[in-house]
Amino acid sequence: MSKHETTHRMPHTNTMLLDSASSDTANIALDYSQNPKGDNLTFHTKQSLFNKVKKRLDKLAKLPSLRDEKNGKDLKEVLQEKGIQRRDFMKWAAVVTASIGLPATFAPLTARAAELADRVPIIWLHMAECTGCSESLLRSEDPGIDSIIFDYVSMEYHETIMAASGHQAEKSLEDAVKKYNGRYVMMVEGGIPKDTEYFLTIGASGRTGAEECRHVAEHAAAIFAIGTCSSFGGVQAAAPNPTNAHPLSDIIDKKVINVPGCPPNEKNIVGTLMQHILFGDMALDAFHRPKWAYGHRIHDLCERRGHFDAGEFVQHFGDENAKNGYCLYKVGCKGPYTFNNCSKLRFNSHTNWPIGAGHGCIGCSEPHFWDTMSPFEVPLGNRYQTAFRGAGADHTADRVGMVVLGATAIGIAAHAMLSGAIKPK
Ligand code: FSX
Ligand code: SF4
Ligand code: F3S
Repeated sequence: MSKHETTHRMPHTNTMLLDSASSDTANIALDYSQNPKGDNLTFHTKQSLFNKVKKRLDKLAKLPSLRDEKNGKDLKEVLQEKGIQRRDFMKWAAVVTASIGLPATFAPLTARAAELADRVPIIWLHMAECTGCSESLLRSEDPGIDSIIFDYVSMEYHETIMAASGHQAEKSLEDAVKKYNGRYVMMVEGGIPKDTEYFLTIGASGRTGAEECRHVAEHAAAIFAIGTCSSFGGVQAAAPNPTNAHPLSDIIDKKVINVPGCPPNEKNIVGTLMQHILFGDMALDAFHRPKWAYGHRIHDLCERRGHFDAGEFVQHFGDENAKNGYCLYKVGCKGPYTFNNCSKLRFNSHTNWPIGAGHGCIGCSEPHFWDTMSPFEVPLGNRYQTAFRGAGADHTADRVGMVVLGATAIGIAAHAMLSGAIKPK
């Protein structure tokens, strides 16, 4: 039995005190495609889902706000203070609604879910990592709505941004775990040494990272692994993996939702939280990544794809083809083997993304990418048979087989070779 099968079957020991609307969200695509009578059934499906989510949010609204006893400010007031207009907030809600694959009519529900984020405490733990994931979310030059939701509204424990340290910090963590028992979302950043747990000790009492994760997970309503390190081990687990670093799902016995990327896009983090608030669960792929974010290949959403299809490749960084924005496959782009939505969401306040900036995708949201995708500036070529442990390169991540994977990789390699012969420059 694989790790993913094991974790998938683990029962939830805690719920968010709310009914889950997840079966509907998992089926919504099916309902659209199987609608035999046109719009009526689709509308009916959407309407009943809308009503269910609305009921769920009404229930959530009855829970006490986390802010009441702190600064007393809710999201509306915090946004106002930051000079963010209501209409910009609604635009943000529309973008997140579309990103998580919901019809535009759900935007008011997404806005409400964000406002109710102050009912969903977050405990964020740091393991072995570079803190790039937190930086991506919280430390943008101009804090956007995404970071405001986390930073000011929901975060109950986050070592990078809290004032407390030493025993005081440990006490804050314990207080939050006790107070929000069964209600909080646990978010973990970083890989975690397994067996040789003492390679990572944290805090004044020197508790190991694995101990801390097990303890906090026990009382969590939902658990997200943020970034490739906690999702798949990341750079810590790259060969020769001297600390025996593992993903979070190898350390604890509860369901983990992986939000990989090194770092992940802040919209993927906040969108996953919104899905959790709206539905209580979400459809996941074979690697436990939310399908709404990681359901498509970089290659299929890439702005240079037309050049790939036309056989127009950058041969060397800095050549004429690079200036013309041609496809980066031959200088190592791993977009054909990588699932993520970077081209749509982009980074740095939506300004750009790796391929837009002229470097190939290095596959940062895939398991073991440091080992399987490197060297990063060389095409995978005939190494495709051993990459991804047999999965991850086909556009249907859930149904991938070696034959399909092989055929895809052969097709790509052959296409690139042939076009290189025809268009040497
Ligand atoms: Fe890893 Fe994150 Fe890369 Fe860094 O969680 S995913 S090294 S961006 O900070 O842990
Ligand atoms: Fe885009 Fe890379 Fe695919 Fe080329 S190989 S189309 S640059 S994702
Ligand atoms: Fe990572 Fe590739 Fe996106 S390197 S950020 S998945 S373009």
